[in-house]
Amino acid sequence: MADSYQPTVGTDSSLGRDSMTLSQHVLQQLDSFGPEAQDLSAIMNRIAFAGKLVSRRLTRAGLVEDALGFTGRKNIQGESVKKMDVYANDVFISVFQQSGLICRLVSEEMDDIYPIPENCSTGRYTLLYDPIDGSSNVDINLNVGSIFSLRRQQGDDIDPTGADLLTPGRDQIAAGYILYGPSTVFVYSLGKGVHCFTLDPSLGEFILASENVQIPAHGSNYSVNEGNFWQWEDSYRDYIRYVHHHQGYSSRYSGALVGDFHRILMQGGVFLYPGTLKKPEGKLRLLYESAPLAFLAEQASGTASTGEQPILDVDPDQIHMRTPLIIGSVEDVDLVKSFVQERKLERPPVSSGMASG
Ligand code: AFP
Repeated sequence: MADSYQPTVGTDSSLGRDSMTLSQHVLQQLDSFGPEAQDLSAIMNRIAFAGKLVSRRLTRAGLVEDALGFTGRKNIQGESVKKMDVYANDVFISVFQQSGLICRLVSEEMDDIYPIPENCSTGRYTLLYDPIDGSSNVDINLNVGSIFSLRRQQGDDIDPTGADLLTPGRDQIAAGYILYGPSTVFVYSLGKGVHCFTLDPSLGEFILASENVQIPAHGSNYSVNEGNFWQWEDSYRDYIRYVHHHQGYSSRYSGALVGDFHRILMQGGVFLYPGTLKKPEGKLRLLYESAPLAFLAEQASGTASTGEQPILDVDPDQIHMRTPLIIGSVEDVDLVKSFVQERKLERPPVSSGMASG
């Protein structure tokens, strides 16, 4: 009797893993094929599709008319807008139109909330994103990324001011980023660990590369723009003096938060963008830069702080709010925070008489 054929495909087989696509992985993560799971799987898939379009544009940018350079406009952050910022922002809008999935978009490149009314009867989600993080790297072909955060609609009526979005980062239901580097990588979490996919250009698919990634408790790299050294509070200058005088620390800074965070996710270490005396709130935006990466960091056994409190506990007061950020390995973030606490203890308590002084 001929040997009967026994299929060997399962998620633990090499073929099983090599063919694990993002939408399958989301359903597996949610352990459900129900409508909410299908919606989240479709949303992640559309974000991934946006990533493929942006990746294609970036890889051919030097050959394409009007892909590089500035638009001549400034965004609500007061930053000069790159043509790639606009392209990527339009891509995120276009992949969610007529989708029935996302009711509102919040972007670094758009002053106000962008409603997609045709989606709102079914799509009870808001996507908050930075279409191109590190845009100062675009024209010099260094790594950039797209960062995203997903929140569920609170309440029935669509609030154009987005007041319902101004809640701590713990209310995110998913977060992630796409890193456009030597390979294009999609990293996400639904609150069940952090998982990495790599775009296989031959398939045009993001394929599972690693699951449940853990940030090491300590890493030798520290990432900070030391050019701001004299604008920082003493505590951060103390920390930098410490790492300069102690063996085993290396400075790495790519100019793109996504790239520096991805290094930390893989190798540990710490990234910090402190406030400055002039701008104590720092540079990075809470809702679509710091909070989504803090969500990933905590899901990967790392941590993220403003120096005073966990990033995921910060109560936003407006959609483009900025916060100082210290993110990465627990031991290294704690080391930075210890310098902040130490200086705080040294400062004489502010009594009502002295405040004005
Ligand atoms: P851009 O997107 O405007 O290039 O800013 C990138 C960023 O938000 C973050 O990705 C970097 O870590 C940080 O700003 C770089 O800021 P500095 O140029 O002030 O170091």
